[in-house]
Amino acid sequence: MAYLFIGAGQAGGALVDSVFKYKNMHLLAKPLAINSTAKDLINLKNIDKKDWIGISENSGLIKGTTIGFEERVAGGFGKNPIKAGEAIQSYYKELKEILQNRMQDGKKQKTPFVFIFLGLGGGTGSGISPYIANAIKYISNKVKIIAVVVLPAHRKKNIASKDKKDLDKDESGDRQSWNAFYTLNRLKKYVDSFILVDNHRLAYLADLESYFPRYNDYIAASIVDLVAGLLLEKIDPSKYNIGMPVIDINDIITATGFDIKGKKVEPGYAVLGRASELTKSLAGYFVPFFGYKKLDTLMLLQVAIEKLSVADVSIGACEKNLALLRVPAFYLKHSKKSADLKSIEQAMLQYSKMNESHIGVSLTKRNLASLTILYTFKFEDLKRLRMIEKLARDFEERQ
Ligand SMILES: Nc1nc2c(ncn2[C@@H]2O[C@H](COP(=O)(O)OP(=O)(O)OP(=O)(O)O)[C@@H](O)[C@H]2O)c(=O)[nH]1
Ligand SMILES: [Mg+2]
Repeated sequence: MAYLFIGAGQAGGALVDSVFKYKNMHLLAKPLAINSTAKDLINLKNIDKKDWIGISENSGLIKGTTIGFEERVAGGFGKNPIKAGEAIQSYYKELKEILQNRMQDGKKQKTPFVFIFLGLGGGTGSGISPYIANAIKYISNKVKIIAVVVLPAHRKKNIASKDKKDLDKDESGDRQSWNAFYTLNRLKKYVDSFILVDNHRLAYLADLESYFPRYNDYIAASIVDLVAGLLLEKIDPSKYNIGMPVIDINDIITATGFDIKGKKVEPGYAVLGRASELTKSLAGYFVPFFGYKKLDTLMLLQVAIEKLSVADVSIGACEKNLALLRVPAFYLKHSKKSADLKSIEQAMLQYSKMNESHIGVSLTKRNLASLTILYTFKFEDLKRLRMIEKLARDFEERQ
């Protein structure tokens, strides 16, 4: 059983590349990077050529191993998702074949979950992702799709500008908001949930692009913890003889979407947070009897909330949520210092309008405790999404 992690466009590819820094991810998932700019694909460190697909307006979809790939895949769609959408639409049959191949093992369709990563503000990722998601559901409507989407940052000085030329140049701005709103609306027909990554979190930094690699690594670590923690360290929990509540990918789907009797009604918009702490003081590494520290799980939760992947979230409006604590087995076996799951559960339930919190524990062999959380909202309950909608509508009016 392999999951498929698709990176569409530059941001999408870079995020999937960060996920596959964890070498054992290959045991669970296959990567696929699709882009209109070969240069972005060449920059990927952990996704091999055989897992690249180039799109070119004139020559269609091109495999990364094709001779002359670099010259043929050089166009880009310059922040225009409509143009990128038109291009992929004319090669839709080929796209379906490529995805079908990736999702098959022998003759059978084997991929139960697909993650699509993309930056919403650009052209390529935004334009092609709805077609990718549509094709996946066409191949099998049982496949669940989580879209991990990057919201564009806004810079106040640009938003305030009255000059139309400035607004078009505005790297944050209204054009990108328009792209984002347009793409969210198209994607929501096909995907089961959204996980939001907000570049506005970095907007106060002078050169925010230089922080992308670190930000991507933070998002990747959170997602990897959620979907693959035990597997990555090859831990078999039955060896530890401890009962623990487990969270699997089905819980993640349930916690991030809204459905009635298993039928999707609409995707949820989830924000992500993660905090970690060393479980031994420095001395503990050298002196055996120093042992493990007591773990303050509520403090971890507090820090994870401060680091949520979207700016300006009011957690009180959260519909449902999920928390995964990952700790060395010690914290589950020793009653005196055992991890305080009850408090986490109470705190999480307090922030769920639907009274639905999924709480799980996972193990690590490292001396590290981490807490990863997801809070799921309706579109209208996230201020940042409302702001993007408004900027998109204003932009449209000015056109
Ligand atoms: N968090 C994060 N954001 C990124 C990264 N790369 C680009 N972005 C942002 O993602 C959005 C979309 O940009 P790209 O991914 O470059 O666009 P694209 O899909 O390649 O589409 P084109 O416009 O055709 O190049 C913009 O708001 C970028 O600022 C990245 O590595 N991490
Ligand atoms: Mg690009």
